[in-house]
Amino acid sequence: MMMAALLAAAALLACAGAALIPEPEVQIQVLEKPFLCKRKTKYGDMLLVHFEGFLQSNGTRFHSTYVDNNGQPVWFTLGIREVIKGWDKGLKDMCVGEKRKITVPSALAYGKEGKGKIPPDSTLIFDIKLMEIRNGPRSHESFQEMDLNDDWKLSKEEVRAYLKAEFEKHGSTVNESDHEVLLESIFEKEDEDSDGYISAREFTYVHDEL
Ligand SMILES: *[C@@H]1O[C@H](CO)[C@@H](O)[C@H](O)[C@H]1NC(C)=O
Ligand SMILES: *[C@@H]1O[C@H](CO)[C@@H](O)[C@H](O)[C@H]1NC(C)=O
Ligand SMILES: [Ca+2]
Ligand SMILES: [Ca+2]
Repeated sequence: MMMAALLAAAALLACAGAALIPEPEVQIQVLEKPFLCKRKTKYGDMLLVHFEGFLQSNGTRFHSTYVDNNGQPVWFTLGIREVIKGWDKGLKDMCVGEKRKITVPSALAYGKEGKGKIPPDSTLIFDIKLMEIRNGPRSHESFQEMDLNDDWKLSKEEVRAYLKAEFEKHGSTVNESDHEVLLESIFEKEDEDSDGYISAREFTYVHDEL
């Protein structure tokens, strides 16, 4: 009887204990918000950011894009674990021009291992400024942009037109025969049911190699 009561009490305490141990969270502090905000970041978007990273323990700056990266901001895709979890969690719903200070516990950064100048179990502080947002390669917006006749599938003509525009946007000259080769290889990979179109489902499905 006594034993059963003790066990029940222990089980209760264990539950209470688990509930009391907080899930690691990113603390977000908005330092500056632009007056106009047309679009907010969401998973799958590509973000261009300037940032400085500090160790919380003693304030040492371990990286700064203003200094270390030839002063160049960096691109990454939000929400796909391209960066530490703390960034994926802490940079959602952000406007271009917005500045945030995020405090990232070690479990959502480099954990028990640490990395380079970052010792094991370090809480990190980042000052981040969002410079630009672009549609990620597999976003709904990219698909709509490519699907000129809104039939929810991409024909070769539509993908060809998109490729041409993209290359021209980046200042490359368009070599027709190279493009046809590229186009064929895209369809070979993406058009899984070989019906000559890339459907919305075929497009959105993330292949292993991407
Ligand atoms: C801060 O901590 C890091 C890692 O423990 C160490 O390498 C660095 O020398 C420290 N800097 C100062 C100014 O104490
Ligand atoms: C396009 O590229 C192909 C193969 O790379 C090359 O043989 C051809 O001369 C190029 N055409 C033009 C117009 O540059
Ligand atoms: Ca179409
Ligand atoms: Ca297809």
